[in-house]
Amino acid sequence: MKVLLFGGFLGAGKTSSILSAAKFLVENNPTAQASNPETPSLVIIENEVGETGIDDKILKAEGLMVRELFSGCICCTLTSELTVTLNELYEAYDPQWVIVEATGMAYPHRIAETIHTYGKGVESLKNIIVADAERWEELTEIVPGLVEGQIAKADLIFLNKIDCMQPETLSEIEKNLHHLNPSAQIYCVSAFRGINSEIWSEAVLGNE
Ligand SMILES: Nc1nc2c(ncn2[C@@H]2O[C@H](COP(=O)(O)OP(=O)(O)O)[C@@H](O)[C@H]2O)c(=O)[nH]1
Ligand SMILES: [Mg+2]
Repeated sequence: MKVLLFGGFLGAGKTSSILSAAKFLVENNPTAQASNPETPSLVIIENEVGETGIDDKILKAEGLMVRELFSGCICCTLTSELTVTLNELYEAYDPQWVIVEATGMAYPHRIAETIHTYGKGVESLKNIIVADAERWEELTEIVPGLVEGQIAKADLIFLNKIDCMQPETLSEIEKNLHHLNPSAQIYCVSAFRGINSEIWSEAVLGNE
């Protein structure tokens, strides 16, 4: 199982990005479902009720399953529940991909540490932080510790909502992100308009 862990503040575009990632992974995985349509090749675990819903019905036919863990925050009390869920999924289906949407308040790198320590069958894990370009300035004033802390430990950063930004403002934010995390690859995206398959291919299939 390969795990993609999406974090970032509420409204940043995690669910919108996840839907795009799911579509890419399902379309680029023709063999997995063919043998057994009952076995999902991709499972999405949701830990946040947001504006954008994951429409299970649309993607189910294509080998996707959605699990919801809404009873708490997976960064603290529910990290163990997430690990249990991952281990159950591994034993029941061993899906090729698991996508986890963390709540906006979580520090996903802490969740990643728990999964690394206690998760079974996890071949790889990428911590993808979605940054809200439109609210970057505001959020770094209101909750600097949280949004900057999430960015600092990301493996990949999606600077989202570029469709409603001026290029100069975007490059300022990008510099800021790079300063906070010099090693993470930064992708400037619009989940609203669609994230292209070249980006997904490099971001999630790269370095394998
Ligand atoms: N303009 C714009 N809006 C976006 C973009 N991505 C997401 N949104 C909107 O932002 C809101 C929150 O998106 P959602 O994916 O639910 O964010 P989440 O809370 O991080 O899961 C929704 O109204 C989306 O339609 C984008 O690239 N551009
Ligand atoms: Mg969401």
